[in-house]
Amino acid sequence: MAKPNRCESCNDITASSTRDLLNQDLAKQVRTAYDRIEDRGMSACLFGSGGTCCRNCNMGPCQIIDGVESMVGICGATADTVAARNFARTVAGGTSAHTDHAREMVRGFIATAKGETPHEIKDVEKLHDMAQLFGIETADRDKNEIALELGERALAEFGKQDSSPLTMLKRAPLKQQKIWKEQGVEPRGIDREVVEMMHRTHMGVDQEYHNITKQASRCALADGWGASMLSTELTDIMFGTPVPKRAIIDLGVLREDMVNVTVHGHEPLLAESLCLAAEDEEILALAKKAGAEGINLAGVCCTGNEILMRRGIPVAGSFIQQEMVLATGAVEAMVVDVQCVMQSLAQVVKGKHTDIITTNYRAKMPDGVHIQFDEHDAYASAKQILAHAVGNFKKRGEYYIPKDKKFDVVVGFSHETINYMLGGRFRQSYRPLNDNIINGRIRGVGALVGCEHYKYSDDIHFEIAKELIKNNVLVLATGCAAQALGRRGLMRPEAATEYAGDGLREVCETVGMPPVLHVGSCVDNSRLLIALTAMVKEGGLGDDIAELPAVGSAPLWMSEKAVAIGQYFVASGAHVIFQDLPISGAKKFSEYLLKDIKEEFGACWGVQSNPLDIAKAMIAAIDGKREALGINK
Ligand code: MSK
Repeated sequence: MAKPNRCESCNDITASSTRDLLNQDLAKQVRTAYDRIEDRGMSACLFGSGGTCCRNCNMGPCQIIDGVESMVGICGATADTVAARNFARTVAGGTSAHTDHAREMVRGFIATAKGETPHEIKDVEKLHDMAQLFGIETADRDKNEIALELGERALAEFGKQDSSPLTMLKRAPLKQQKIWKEQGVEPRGIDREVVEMMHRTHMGVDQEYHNITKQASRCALADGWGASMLSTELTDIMFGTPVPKRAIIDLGVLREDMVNVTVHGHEPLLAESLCLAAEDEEILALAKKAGAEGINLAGVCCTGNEILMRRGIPVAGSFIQQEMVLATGAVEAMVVDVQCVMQSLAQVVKGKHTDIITTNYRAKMPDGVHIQFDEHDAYASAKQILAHAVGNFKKRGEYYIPKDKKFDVVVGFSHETINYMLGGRFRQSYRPLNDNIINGRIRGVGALVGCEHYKYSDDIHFEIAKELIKNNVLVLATGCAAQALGRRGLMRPEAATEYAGDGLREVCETVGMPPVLHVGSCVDNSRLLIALTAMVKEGGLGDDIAELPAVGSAPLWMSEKAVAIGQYFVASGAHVIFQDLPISGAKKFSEYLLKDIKEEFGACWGVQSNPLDIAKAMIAAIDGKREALGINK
């Protein structure tokens, strides 16, 4: 098991920032996930890892062994049924997280349209595009009036009870829509698909693994083409669609002379308010009075990605670095909302001046300080949080900031930006990208998404991306994977010259873009769906997403959300490769997900344990599509 903080020999930059910090005396007393993994002293349960432990009723828990008659569930459930149910519940868990996030963003959007927040409707062009999609009249109407109607229509998508499909499915290629209809997986109401998934996996309901997976696809599609897409688009309208900007990331972005406030979690409503309040004269005067130069806001995880993409605010750390950010002793407050926040954070700051400030009634933490964020009084909430952080500045004790550990990145590649950059100033379309794929300069598109994992080396994202771009595959990245790649220097335009194959290098150098594009946070994987759809619609690369030379991977996934994302990509026709999946204990179900589901959606899952094998499998999948399109010369 690789242990980046203990590795003395590798040159991994990420490992070096983590290792540098953890080798300091002040951080040595901190117990991190690396220690907890080592201290557990036991390997993972084989039934859990293989997907065949059933805890869905109280007759068990039942550990199932595939093919052994005496080892089915007490109710008679087989390994395939149990693994399918567990997989489906993981998809439902991930979808619920994106759904609850999206609902909060829509509520914030409505409050903004009513003038009840410090924010405003920024991207009017996108507002009109979305309004058109929902059939909302735009002529001679004020932007806030349109936004209010759009917000209310968007909110209705969550609780929709009739059986018509979600509105945004209309954005998909026509062939894709037809496939969903034929397969009976068009999502109806976003919440409904999660509820139905939980019901169908309750004891004694759906016993047939194909049928369970069908609902898992419908549920996942409600995430990708419903919740996540609504969240991304309405957030863009409200806070601005990302455009390329330079920024810096890693632990060295923390400042000695400023009040360091890190924002961690997912929903950017609070983070955006903090960005505004960090420039408030009253807050700045408070900071000065405390002896600080001002407020240094820095992101962690996907909240970090949201404000990085839109405002160029630095990112202090990704998921795997959240404990390290605090172990510096230089953070006055870590402000958290929902998802991917470790309970250990409050223990890491024990004895330090740092407060973990929880801000959402849905997510409290023992030993955290709770300051409820009120979206209707967002500015006041943000000021209250910052004033609290300022109050800690004078109490800062011993600290260590690895100052040389900060790396340049160019971020902000929304699908509109990719369209603009690759389409050229006068011709905004994906056609030039398609042409470059057809002429072979770009072999295809590879998405690297999702989390990081303490059990594996920090280097894995980098190794995969390096192999892809060397082979002329343009890489689009989201989530913590994107941050890991940024820390390794792949999000600089110069990386094309240093690492890319001849064709990709030529394209990147011509337009001045990096070979790895930061596309956003976890919910922004919906941008990838739109980009893939745009490629189909430009022509020349087939009639649906399944025909495109495009493939995705979340090699270091840890969150349920990553599985929901994987399933909505597969159900949308994009091949997806993970490092592992908890399905290996069920032979028929595994075969179905890893092969046979392709007959329904044109794509399936893949599993490869070695990073280089993941890259090779991605390239092979791309080449297979090129061959089928007749462009693999
Ligand atoms: S934050 S879900 S660790 S990508 Fe979106 Fe990162 Fe994975 Fe959380």
